[in-house]
Amino acid sequence: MKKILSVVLALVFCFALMSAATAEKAGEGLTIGIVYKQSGNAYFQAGVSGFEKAAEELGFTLMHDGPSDSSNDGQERIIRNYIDLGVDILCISANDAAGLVDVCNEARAQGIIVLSWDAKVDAEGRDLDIEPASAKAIGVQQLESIAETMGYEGKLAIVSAGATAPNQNLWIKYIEEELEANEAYSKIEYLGVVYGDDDYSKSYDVTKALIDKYPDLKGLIVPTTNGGPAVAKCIQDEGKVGQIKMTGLTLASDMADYIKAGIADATFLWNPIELGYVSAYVGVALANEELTAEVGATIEVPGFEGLEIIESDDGGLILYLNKLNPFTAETVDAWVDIL
Ligand code: RAM
Repeated sequence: MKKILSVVLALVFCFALMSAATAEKAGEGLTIGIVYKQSGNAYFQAGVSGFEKAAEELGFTLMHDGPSDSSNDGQERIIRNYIDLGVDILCISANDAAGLVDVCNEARAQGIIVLSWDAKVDAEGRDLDIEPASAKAIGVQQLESIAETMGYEGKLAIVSAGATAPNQNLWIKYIEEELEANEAYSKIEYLGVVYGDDDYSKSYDVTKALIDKYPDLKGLIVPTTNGGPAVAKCIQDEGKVGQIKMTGLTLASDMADYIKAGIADATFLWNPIELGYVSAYVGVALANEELTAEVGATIEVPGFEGLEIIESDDGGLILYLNKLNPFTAETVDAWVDIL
């Protein structure tokens, strides 16, 4: 009897193991096509690694690509290619929010879920936008930081990415509104925006031109990971350490030495790995109709709490991770191996 019981138990155990091994993962049979602003950008490589982590857990197939020239046309070509390949979900960080609306709507007409992440596609061309935090919070955080560093007076400029970049332009809009509205900034002389196109050399060159034009320049906001280290290097090469300070959105590893050299008191960034990871979970849940793209819908993602779809300022749908990390001389070393 004992023998029969142990054989039965062994069989039950085997069946349990087999069904666990064959249990379908939520993303099996689905393909995600990621489109980022430009190839070779370490920020997006980090983002892709978040999608890859999710792919291991959920079992979807992943493709990723971005134009070498940061162009809207290049992104459109990549999207058309993904449509031909039959992807189920597009995750796009746009170089031009309006420029991709038509091709995204062609994709949606074929049943493809269109998400933007990092930099939005306009509301009429997407199902949902996924962002690290509200554009106002990200913009104002940088302004508060540099204003404090500058002692709330002196000349301030912004070295941005591309002139049509949706995320940078939104952050800048809120920075400019706050400069106007908040009395605390009345002695800051705002010089406006120059564009380094998310390119190291161009960001360096436009910074040098600014420094040549305004020898008493005091502060720079650089809301781009590609621009950050270029601007810091230029400040250093021009012998302006101590006079010109910067802040911005940067990778910790790019900026650690410059922060310790006193070129920035603080820079900021969310974790792009997490942004990719959450975007993948959201895309799969939408494709499986476990999540509906509507205000108030929530999603469970391992390691995250309170992820809820809300209405965005542009009338579309948006979901925030709500995480922004400061990198200072004290904290940056804890991040350099991550970002
Ligand atoms: C660059 C890109 C990206 C932006 C970061 C902060 O890598 O412009 O879109 O989110 O900087």
